Amino acid sequence: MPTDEITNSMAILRQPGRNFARGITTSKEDDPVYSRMVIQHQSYADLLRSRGLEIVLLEALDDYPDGYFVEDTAVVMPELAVISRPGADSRRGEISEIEPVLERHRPISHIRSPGTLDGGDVLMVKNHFFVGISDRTNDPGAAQFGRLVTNLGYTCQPVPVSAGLHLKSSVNYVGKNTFLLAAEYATRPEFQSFEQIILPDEELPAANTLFLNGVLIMPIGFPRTRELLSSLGQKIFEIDVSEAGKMDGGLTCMSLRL
Ligand code: CIR
Repeated sequence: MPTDEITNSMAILRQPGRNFARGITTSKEDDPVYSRMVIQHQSYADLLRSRGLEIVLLEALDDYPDGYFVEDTAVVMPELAVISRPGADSRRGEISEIEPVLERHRPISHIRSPGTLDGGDVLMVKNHFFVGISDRTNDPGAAQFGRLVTNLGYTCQPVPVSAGLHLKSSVNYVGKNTFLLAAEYATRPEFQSFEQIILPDEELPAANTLFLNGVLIMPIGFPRTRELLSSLGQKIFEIDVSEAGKMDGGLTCMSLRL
């Protein structure tokens, strides 16, 4: 049976490859820089380790430049790991690289064709899942996921993704019954029974803030969002993820937390 609060004790990360800049991106920023990416990824791993998580660091994948965004390849809960079926063709093969790793820790289920689902669209809040319907996650994928988790006692609902790559590009749970979300999601019926912190329009990338074991890890450089989040009274860590940002990813995307 699902519990109310989950404490994570392990994080699975994958080293970014030298090819990481060949991943999918819509960003118009400067070219991503590998040496910076490596340092930032290392700092991310160090921060998670300093929060008491065991880090499992997997090797970079030559064939999958986006492979270090491991979050998209699976959804992990205490009872089960659901291996996803990424919506982007170039990423689909990443799942066979993560399955043997997760098999050591959880029973496994799969999203099957015609379903597609990216882990970045799945937001778990206590015993409930919000599943973004996006360019990457389709209705059959969300429905399959819903059946798997409702069998375990969770509840699940789809949420249309109107902007950004994934649901968690714009909406995240930050503890204390509160969502951090872009203004366009604030009026959605799905999020009305929660407290809300609405992102300033000029700080939208800060939406991808990671709530982990009672602390908040946010991207550096978003002072207004930091100020708003500080009202929650949780410890806040800021970290530079500029290079992942140039590849449309962020803090939640670079780990699978168990
Ligand atoms: C992609 O387009 O698939 C990658 N370049 C970014 C994935 C980011 N993942 C995430 O938000 N969970």
